[in-house]
Amino acid sequence: MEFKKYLTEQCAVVEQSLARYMLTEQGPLAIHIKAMRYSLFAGGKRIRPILALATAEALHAETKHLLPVACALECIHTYSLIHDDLPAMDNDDLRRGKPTSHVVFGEAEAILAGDGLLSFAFELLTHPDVQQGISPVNQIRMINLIAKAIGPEGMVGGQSLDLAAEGQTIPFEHLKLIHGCKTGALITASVQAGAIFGKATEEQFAALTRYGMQIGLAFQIVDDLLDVEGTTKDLGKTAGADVSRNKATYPAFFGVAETKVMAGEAVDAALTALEFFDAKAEPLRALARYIYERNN
Ligand code: GRG
Repeated sequence: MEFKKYLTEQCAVVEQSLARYMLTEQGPLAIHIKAMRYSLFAGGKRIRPILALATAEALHAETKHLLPVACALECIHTYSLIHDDLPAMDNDDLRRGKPTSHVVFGEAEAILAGDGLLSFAFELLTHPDVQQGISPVNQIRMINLIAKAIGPEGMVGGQSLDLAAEGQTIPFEHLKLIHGCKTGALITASVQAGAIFGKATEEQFAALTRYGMQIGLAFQIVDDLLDVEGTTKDLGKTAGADVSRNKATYPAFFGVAETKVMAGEAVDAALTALEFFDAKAEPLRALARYIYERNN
């Protein structure tokens, strides 16, 4: 399999689906919808939706009716980025290579654009198209799992812990908790959503969950490394932001060389979790390697 081609094709599928399912800029809500669309269509690697689709594929499932769910995951991720960039949080003015939402639309509308995307995600998760590919019981299980991953015990909780830890000396265990909640939970949930949609057995679900957790960890470790070694141009966001905010990161704890080894170990563990899957899981394997090798 030519992975680069696969990634380009899957990215195009996600872009087309987002264009299909997202609200269009018209009527009295035009400004609000414009703000949501501005961040949603600003680029981005679309890793979370692609992971959900690739997981369902690994289970030999037809993914057409999973597309609204894939779009929902990207809406949720985009909301988190908009809010993370706000002056009250990281106060960043560059994201996905463009001025951040609050710079363009003002702080109040940026908050609402994030809120709008989060709420709209639940419209997509319950879209009639999804119901054609999943039983009601499994659909509720999938939505419950996503809600949990992005709420107080997941992404939002992780962000709260992250903000509270700024400028503090924290133990490594606490950094692991922050990363697991802030970044790992939504990545793992994206894999699990694909697994539920693909009717994974209990054993397969457990293996895919292990895979999701390990690539989530690798993703955040690499993100920490890119903050040190990447450029603002490649990243599309301000490089060196963690260092200048004195944030606890993997390189701050272990140095760059050791951190790279740890990212590689997480990817290896992710690949081991897939050992009983056949060739249909090749995109998932390649995605794990891509997360390690990416430069943005
Ligand atoms: C504000 C509720 C709330 C949560 C914020 C996701 C997050 C939590 C903060 C983003 C800060 C950050 C840079 C985290 C590191 C990992 C991460 C989520 C990076 C950005 O994701 P990518 O690389 O971005 O998938 P693209 O733009 O490619 O979609």
